[in-house]
Amino acid sequence: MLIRKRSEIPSSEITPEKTYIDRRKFIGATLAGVGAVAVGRTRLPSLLAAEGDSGVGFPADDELTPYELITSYNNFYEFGTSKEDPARNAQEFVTRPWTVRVEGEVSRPADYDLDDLLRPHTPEERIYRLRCVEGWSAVIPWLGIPLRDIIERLQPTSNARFVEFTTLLDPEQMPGQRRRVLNWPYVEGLRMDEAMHPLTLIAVGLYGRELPNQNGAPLRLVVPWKYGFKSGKSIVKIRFRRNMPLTSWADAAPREYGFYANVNPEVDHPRWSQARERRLGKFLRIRTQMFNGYGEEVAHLYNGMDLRRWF
Ligand SMILES: Nc1nc2c(c(=O)[nH]1)N[C@H]1C(S)=C(S)[C@@H](COP(=O)(O)O)O[C@H]1N2
Ligand SMILES: [Mo]
Repeated sequence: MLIRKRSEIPSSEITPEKTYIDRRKFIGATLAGVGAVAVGRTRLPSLLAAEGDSGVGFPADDELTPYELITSYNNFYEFGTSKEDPARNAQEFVTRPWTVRVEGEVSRPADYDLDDLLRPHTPEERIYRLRCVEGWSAVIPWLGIPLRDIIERLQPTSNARFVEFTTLLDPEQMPGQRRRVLNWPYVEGLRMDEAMHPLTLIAVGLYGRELPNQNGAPLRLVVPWKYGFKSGKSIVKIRFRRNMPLTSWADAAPREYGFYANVNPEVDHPRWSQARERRLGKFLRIRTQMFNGYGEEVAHLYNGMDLRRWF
């Protein structure tokens, strides 16, 4: 991997987000050598363009959510259903070696070692909002690879209309899987055009360092215009399909969670409003934006679709 494991980083190098932001400018000047976690190998232009303008997906008026909150308030039911459980229960989770099976309607199906799957690509920084269906949100500097770049190498066939992502099934390591809270393993999916959209990422890090286990190490989906549950974590299988996959949350509660799960303040969850959200670490609630604020980039994907029906 391009990024050092968190456990290999001396605690003196673990910086709070203010230092991180200053360091981003500094990195722009030097590019090399700083104690910054292998960031010399991340692609910097997008990162630098983000300063002061609103580049792709960069909410210039949004403050980054502190690292400590992003990594201590999580949804990852494989490690427990309360927000503190994943940070506590995922510490020993083994994410190397890691194999991703690619199968279905694809020209290059295989079991790929993670490093082989990712090697030709360089993670780049993308600052995206994440909006959970439960009403909280965060602003996160991800390190990721556009899913599109990976898919292009795998060469799906013309029959592939959907992509399904499956999380590891391992009750030994994932204590949450010993209870049937969900139909394990966790499954998520996208329509092919959503998967190929340039905003869609496979994230391998955040805040310039390797993805913490509780955030979905070693690789997870990030689809910024959809509710957080579309971001399947710790992925072991990518299946290209003709038909729409049955995703875990739609399977568990079909009236509450649809396949699309686009952030939409006008379509409420049956049990609560989706009009507002609370940023982690902030007190006041703010208005939720259509497509989580990414409408200009993605609204065209849903032209002519009734978003109340296809929620
Ligand atoms: N495998 C798996 N992936 C998952 C979940 C989960 O329970 N299991 N929870 C989802 C939900 S509901 C959200 S909001 C995001 C949370 O990501 P974060 O903990 O990194 O903020 O992960 C998503 N991915
Ligand atoms: Mo969520």
